[in-house]
Amino acid sequence: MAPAYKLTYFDGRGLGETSRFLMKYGGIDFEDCRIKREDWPQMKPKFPFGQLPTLEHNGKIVNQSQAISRYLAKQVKLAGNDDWENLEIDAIVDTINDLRLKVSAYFYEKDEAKKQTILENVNKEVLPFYLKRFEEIVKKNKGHFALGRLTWADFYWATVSTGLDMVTKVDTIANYPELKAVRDKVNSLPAIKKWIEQRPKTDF
Ligand SMILES: N[C@@H](CCC(=O)N[C@@H](CS)C(=O)NCC(=O)O)C(=O)O
Repeated sequence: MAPAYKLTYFDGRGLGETSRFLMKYGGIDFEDCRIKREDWPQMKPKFPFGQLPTLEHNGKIVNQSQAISRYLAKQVKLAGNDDWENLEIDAIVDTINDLRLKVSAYFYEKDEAKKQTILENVNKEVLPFYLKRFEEIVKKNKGHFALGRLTWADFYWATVSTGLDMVTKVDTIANYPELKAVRDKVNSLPAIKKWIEQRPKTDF
């Protein structure tokens, strides 16, 4: 029987990886559909907003990586137990995403001079601003991003922080032991460790 879920993304980790982690963690069987860049132009119009990732289930398709991860987190019991707990998780996930977007601006900039200006700002201002605060939050939450326990915010951090290192080409959390410990904790969960070993080796 075909898996009940199909996650479609490019052949990379990017915005698809948190959802893949969540399904692996929860033992949800899914089709890991990876679209090649060269096939994308003709496929783009077939997707709801012409972007990836999407999740398909029961004949329906949805876009938006964070909405998909939030749904999957509920399925695998890594969400909050009430609306307030979910708000706390969402708030920190959105803040991690703010940092991701600021660093992505460097990645996507084509003009070399502008790129260097963005990178300088990322290193001097953006990363210290966010990472210092995240480190304190994790310390207060007993080694987690929210609720003092493992939630999908930790999963989101594990995948996003790996991306930050890849884009900036430095170990962004070398001086943030709490942040490194959260990432290591997620990456060493048995199902995640296995997935990291088995997943396609990709550039991003
Ligand atoms: N807010 C959306 C952003 C999705 C997005 O930007 N997807 C990019 C890949 S990371 C994409 O589909 N790019 C190809 C395109 O726009 O044609 C999400 O989180 O899912």
